[in-house]
Amino acid sequence: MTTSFRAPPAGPAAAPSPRQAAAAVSPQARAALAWLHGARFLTTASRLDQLPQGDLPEIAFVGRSNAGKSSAINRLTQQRRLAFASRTPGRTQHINLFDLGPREAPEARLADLPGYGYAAVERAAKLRWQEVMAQYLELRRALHGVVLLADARLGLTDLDQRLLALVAPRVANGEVRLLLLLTKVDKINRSEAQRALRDATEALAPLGTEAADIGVATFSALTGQGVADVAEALRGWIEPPAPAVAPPAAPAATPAEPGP
Ligand SMILES: Nc1nc2c(ncn2[C@@H]2O[C@H](COP(=O)(O)OP(=O)(O)OP(=O)(O)O)[C@@H](O)[C@H]2O)c(=O)[nH]1
Ligand SMILES: [Mg+2]
Repeated sequence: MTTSFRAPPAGPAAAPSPRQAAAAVSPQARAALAWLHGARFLTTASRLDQLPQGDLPEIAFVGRSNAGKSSAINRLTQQRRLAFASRTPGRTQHINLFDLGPREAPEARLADLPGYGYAAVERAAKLRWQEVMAQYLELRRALHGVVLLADARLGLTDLDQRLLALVAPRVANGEVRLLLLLTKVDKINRSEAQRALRDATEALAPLGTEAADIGVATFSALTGQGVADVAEALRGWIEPPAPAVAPPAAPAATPAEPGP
């Protein structure tokens, strides 16, 4: 089983200083962050048929309203206002797409999806969105990975479980990768964060299969905790790291020439 659940973050819960954070970032993570930094707005859609066609792999950010999807996209791309984040829940009301990779040859897309579960949304609008989300998760051919965001203080709610059920068959057969981000981890202490990771790992265990690629990580758009790891994971979904090349076999020892 390739299910890879991330270990709880090491070190104190307090945010590292920017200098410490930069020093701790591996070359792979740095490259992944540079790749994400190149993200730019492509288009916005309120129906599936308005989305671009084609096979460019899409990474969708989904989760309850206010979970921190737009903030996570901004933090991961190191752009303050790429995705619209707001204190007002239900802010993102369309699917917003962002291109990644060279301008002349984009390699992938990020999709910021509207949140669910915001009580004040009118019932008809809610039902319409449920339908769009369900179709997107079940049918969108380009969907390559799902980043499900959940407030670390709440964990996975019934609505998150319903969303997971929609995409579970595609996760199980390896067609769609899944990363659960426990967000706003700056608001809880280290042992609470570890408990949240444990609970989430348990909740996702039934989705694990031989082919599935499932991860869980804690994340904070405020402090940057988890950003480098998540960037690396997303980059790896699109361009898996090259397998370590085995060093060339040492030449067989040639018997020493017999001396004259
Ligand atoms: N402390 C803290 N606040 C956060 C974090 N991430 C997001 N927030 C705040 O949570 C609120 C909602 O964030 P958004 O990124 O707009 O959430 P969203 O999931 O995109 O919400 P919708 O578009 O309504 O679905 C904002 O006030 C953010 O500033 C975080 O990591 N830490
Ligand atoms: Mg949003």
